[in-house]
Amino acid sequence: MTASILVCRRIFPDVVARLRDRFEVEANDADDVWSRDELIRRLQGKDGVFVTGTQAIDAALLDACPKLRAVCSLAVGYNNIDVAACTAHGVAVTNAPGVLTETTADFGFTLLMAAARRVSESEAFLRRGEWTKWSVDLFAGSDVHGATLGILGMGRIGQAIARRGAHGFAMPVIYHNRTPLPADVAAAIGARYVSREALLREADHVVVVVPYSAESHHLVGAAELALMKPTATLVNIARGGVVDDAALAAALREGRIAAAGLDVFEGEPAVHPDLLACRNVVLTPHIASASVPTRRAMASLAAENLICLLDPAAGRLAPTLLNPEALTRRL
Ligand code: 8YV
Repeated sequence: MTASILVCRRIFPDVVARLRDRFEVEANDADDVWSRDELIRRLQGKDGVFVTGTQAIDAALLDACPKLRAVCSLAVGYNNIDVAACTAHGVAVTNAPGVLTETTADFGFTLLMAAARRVSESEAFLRRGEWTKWSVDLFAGSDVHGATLGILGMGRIGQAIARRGAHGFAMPVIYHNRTPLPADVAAAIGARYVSREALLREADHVVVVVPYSAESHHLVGAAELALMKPTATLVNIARGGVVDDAALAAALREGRIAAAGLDVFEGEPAVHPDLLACRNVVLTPHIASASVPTRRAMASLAAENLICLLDPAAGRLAPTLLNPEALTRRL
């Protein structure tokens, strides 16, 4: 029997067409942001769902949608999905690692450079018509090349940022991660493992790339910001909630750190009003992976996962399955 799937947000029409070749598809072409109740209602009778990083999939939703067998996300981060609950319900979960690594690392560097070199605040000054003369210290910021790059979280994206820093900008790289890198990998990047405290003290530019979890909630808060250099910049491309946005806004306002670049926020799409009021922060609306080719690759990977999980004719394994044990639960 043909499986039935729900595509929660607008994606690329050719990717939807590929899914329609195999499945009964209900797609959110209007790109509405559905409430949880609406999502549960639309999931009735569905075998699979194509989600992004924002739809919460938890035990209560799974109880309310007993036919569901596959949750496939176009995001690499899956803190919105209770994978253990999915496994217990026999629901396979996939994410989209790999395809966004380089694009996201590019953007980490974009924010780092924009914050360090004061791009947003100088552009706003120019647009306001306040640029009347050159001055020796006009928007003078800090250097990126040769400065110490500190990376909190050394997964694929962290390593891709480290390579850019080390090989492109001659930056000494220090990092902190739950597990240190294998020695040969660290040596190839020239990255040195340090404690979180040492990283915050020594780095000129700190980039946060850890997944969100209860343990990483407010990993960078007031105490951590207090360890950083007054000339330092902080970049968060991980998840809102990993950095304490209120504490960061206070540190930026009081000049306890020089600048920040933020692509993710606690409670996004709302942004803490104190951050909006800070001139020395570059703010972007969660677009680190948003190049056209990469967003297409993310959507295609999620679709491929759905096809492998729900179309027996596909005859291949889902490429990025997070919980293979869920498959045997259903048998
Ligand atoms: C997504 C992301 O754009 O992949 C992730 O984890 O944060 C972004 O690349 C976003 O999550 C989509 O909702």
